[in-house]
Amino acid sequence: MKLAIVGATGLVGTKMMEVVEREGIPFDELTLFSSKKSAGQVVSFKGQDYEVQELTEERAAEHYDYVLMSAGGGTSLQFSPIFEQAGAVVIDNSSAFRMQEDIDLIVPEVNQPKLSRTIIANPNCSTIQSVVPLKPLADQFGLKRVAYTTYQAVSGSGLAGLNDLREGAQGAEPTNYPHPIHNNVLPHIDVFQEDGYTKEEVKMVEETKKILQLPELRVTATCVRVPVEDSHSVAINVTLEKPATVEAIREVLSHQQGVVVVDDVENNAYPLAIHSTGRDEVFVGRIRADESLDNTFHIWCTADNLLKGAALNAVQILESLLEERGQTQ
Ligand code: 11C
Repeated sequence: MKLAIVGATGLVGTKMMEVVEREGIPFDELTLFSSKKSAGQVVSFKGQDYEVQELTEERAAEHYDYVLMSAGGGTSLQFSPIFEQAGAVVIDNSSAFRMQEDIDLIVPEVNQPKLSRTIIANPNCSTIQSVVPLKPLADQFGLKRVAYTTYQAVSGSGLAGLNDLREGAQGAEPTNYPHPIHNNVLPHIDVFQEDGYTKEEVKMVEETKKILQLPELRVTATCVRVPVEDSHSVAINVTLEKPATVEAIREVLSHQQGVVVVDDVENNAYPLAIHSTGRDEVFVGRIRADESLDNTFHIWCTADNLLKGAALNAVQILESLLEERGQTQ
């Protein structure tokens, strides 16, 4: 099996390699691609040195079986169709193709690809961790409305976000964000749309409906950057169709694959970003009734944005394809 990883020197690309190694993904040949700027770097992987290659249209037209792509929307738009044309399945971490009707947008615990195209989109990180607990609630109780407020780590912006936080703490001016992120909270992730929402907020709304296959679901979001290095937190406010209780929700969530319930407030136990970092699961807690609306509940949710929010979800999509095609060792 010929595997390529695009964006191999970035934060997500590096995590993808870690997860490919940890999960024992069986490949015969691995090619690592980056932009011209990072090409030539030598990356050690499974005891072997790989020189990172510049991605060009000629190289993308060579045959790969699977491509893990994490190089931004522009690069993906240019190269993913070329990889696809040459016979690869491309698992793309960018937002470039997510909302196209013929493109699958996949969280393996929630939905499965139909593969009318062989570009599969990996959803936005804050969306992934939110739909994992929402799926069993949708199945059990039905969803009427979802309102998200996010508290997103700077690693969601890659190395540039981490630098703004770390160097801002030393007094440096920000270069990635429009304002300092050190000692601050920014109600602004990605670009503003004409209606006043940010693109990150629009992604959460639209991707949630697509993944859960609930086009009529009412969803809204406020997305906020916080001075945390890793792991996003999301406050989910959900109104259910069928009557539910806090206990019933806790019970349903405790059986969901990939979810860990941490909800013991008497002992100050609830999901925390610092406990989620480096972990594969989505953590939920602070489950309580919202007394201001009928049959509505608050759920606090944390997850490692680089793992389940990006690299791990992408590799899980790859794993499920390999399994389905009998290509596991
Ligand atoms: C952030 N969620 O934290 C973004 C990063 O659409 O995949 C991922 C952007 C995306 O800034």
